[in-house]
Amino acid sequence: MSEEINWKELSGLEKIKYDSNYLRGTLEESLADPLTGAISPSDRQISKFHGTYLQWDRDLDKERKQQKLEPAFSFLIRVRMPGGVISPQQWLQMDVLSDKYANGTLKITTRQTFQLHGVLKKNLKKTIRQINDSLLDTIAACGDVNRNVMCHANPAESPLYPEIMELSKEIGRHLMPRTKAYHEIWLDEKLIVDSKEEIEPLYGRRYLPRKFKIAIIIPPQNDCDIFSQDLGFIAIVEEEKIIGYNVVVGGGLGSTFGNTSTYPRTGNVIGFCTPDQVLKVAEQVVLIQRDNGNRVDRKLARLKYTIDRLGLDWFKNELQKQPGSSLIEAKPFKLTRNGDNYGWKKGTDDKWHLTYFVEGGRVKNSDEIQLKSAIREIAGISDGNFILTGNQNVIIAGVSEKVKNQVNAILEKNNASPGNISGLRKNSISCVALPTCPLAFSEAERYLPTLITKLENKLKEYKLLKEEIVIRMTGCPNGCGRPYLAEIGLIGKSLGYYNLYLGGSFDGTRLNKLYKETLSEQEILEVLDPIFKDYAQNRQENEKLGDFVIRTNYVTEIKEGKEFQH
Ligand code: SRM
Ligand code: SF4
Repeated sequence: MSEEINWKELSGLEKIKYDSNYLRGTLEESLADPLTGAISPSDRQISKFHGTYLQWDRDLDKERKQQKLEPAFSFLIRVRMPGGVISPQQWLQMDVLSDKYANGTLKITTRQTFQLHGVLKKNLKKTIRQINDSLLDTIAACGDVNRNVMCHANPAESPLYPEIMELSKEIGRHLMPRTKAYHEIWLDEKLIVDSKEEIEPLYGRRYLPRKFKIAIIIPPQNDCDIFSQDLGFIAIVEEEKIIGYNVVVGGGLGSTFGNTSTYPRTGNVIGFCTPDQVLKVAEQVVLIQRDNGNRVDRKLARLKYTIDRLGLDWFKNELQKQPGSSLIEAKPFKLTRNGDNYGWKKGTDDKWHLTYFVEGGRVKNSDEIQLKSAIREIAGISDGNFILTGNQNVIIAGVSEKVKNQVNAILEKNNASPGNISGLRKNSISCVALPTCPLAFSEAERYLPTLITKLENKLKEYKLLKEEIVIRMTGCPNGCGRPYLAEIGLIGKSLGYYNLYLGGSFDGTRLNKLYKETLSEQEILEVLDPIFKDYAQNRQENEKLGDFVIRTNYVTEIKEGKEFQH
């Protein structure tokens, strides 16, 4: 009951969630308010659980202030898309909506889904409703609940792909909020609810202390960066069958400059479960976090801090106590990379799959390349589907030989053939950052391509152009582009300045370490140039850059999150 909770001790959001009547808040009133393009402060929090954030165009801040206008408010919409799978019809619908109500682009995120940016309040409901018309939705794409479950993306890499894909959907369904608020607010459905039924049996009235993220991979691929997830499942394959999953807990990357109690952390492998245990294990991990996560300080509320505060042994013990979630010793596994394998590949299903690089995950038409038009045309003839990857790329998946040839022709016609991309660019991720992200200190998506071109000039000189090097940039230390797991990480400090982190591993198992602080572009180029040269001349056979910089003492190895410092 409300009176028994000492709200003063808790983060303000706890009361907002509690009072929201299971995520209704005053969203309907806020949406109807014609005097502002925004919604009320508490509804800004509640709307996240429905998959939408209030933002504003930061490029226009100065001009709007001068004109004494409120910021140029609009909304981000994030779709729920477990494993990133989307049919051609759904792609076409998203494409139409992006032109009709958003900024004309589709953003592929680092968690395998689409975001629309720039949706005005008056169009928000229409857009969400039309997303639902195409049998997609935006429920729990954000907020203090389990988010989009990620899944290794490429059907051509393993015949067992359908099994983990199905599992990612099942986990997502199992951990979905049960409130009918979404259907009432966005779809005008007045659902009859049994008054005796508990509304949120899993989450309760205050939901989780913080966001929660899950992924599944099949080694050797680690394209979901399994060690960055609150909870990860690593498929263990014997005699071509998945015999079960190693369970990884306590990954998470967000941190704050100047707050040393926050840090990125790689998850711990704590044991092995059989396939029929997965849902139970996922549920129990969520419940342990629900009941023990920090509800006072949101900066310390993720599962990684719960585990570091109470101990990994405590955590394992809590899990073991629950019927059905007892784990046995983890099985050996080996990972090779956290990036995508590009190009056409034939699966054991005899279908063709093209993993296609999308710079910054932004599907758009530019003067040079008409990517958005090309994929629209491909969606019109595809006899397969599309799969968005955790590296912000797209797989044109499951097509016949005939369609494969048509796809190649369409890409060529639109000047979008895969072409010769450097090993650095292929392995790049940048978060959205400016102009839409309110938390960005610097550019990322709009700037990384230019910086890479400048770095490519250096790499060319040292004959490293084809070398696969993972580079990731974000506009702030929250880690949305998972920069802490890159061989070269760049994190925005202020406009035009970045911290440089080195020494992440190519397989995504090791955090990088701060090498130099607050660098301008010129300084980034000057600092990396001699390192590239040294690497070209002195690396051992097949040695990756992330390993080289540790062996040659540019940085020391980070063994666990708590050692990390900005
Ligand atoms: Fe993120 C907040 C974008 C993946 C850690 N993230 C945000 C917000 C919503 C800013 C805000 O709170 O107002 C950003 C919206 C920007 C915009 O204009 O679109 C944003 N995050 C993104 C996306 C779109 C980046 C991208 O370019 O792809 C990714 C959407 C994923 C999705 O589809 O669900 C995205 N965010 C991530 C990841 C990577 C991952 O999950 O694999 C992380 C690091 C992993 C983790 O969670 O630890 C991440 N985002 C954060 C954090 C820090 C959380 C923390 O524990 O401290 C914030 C800030 C917060 O939650 O307070 C944040
Ligand atoms: Fe915004 Fe920071 Fe996330 Fe980039 S890393 S999208 S700047 S919150």
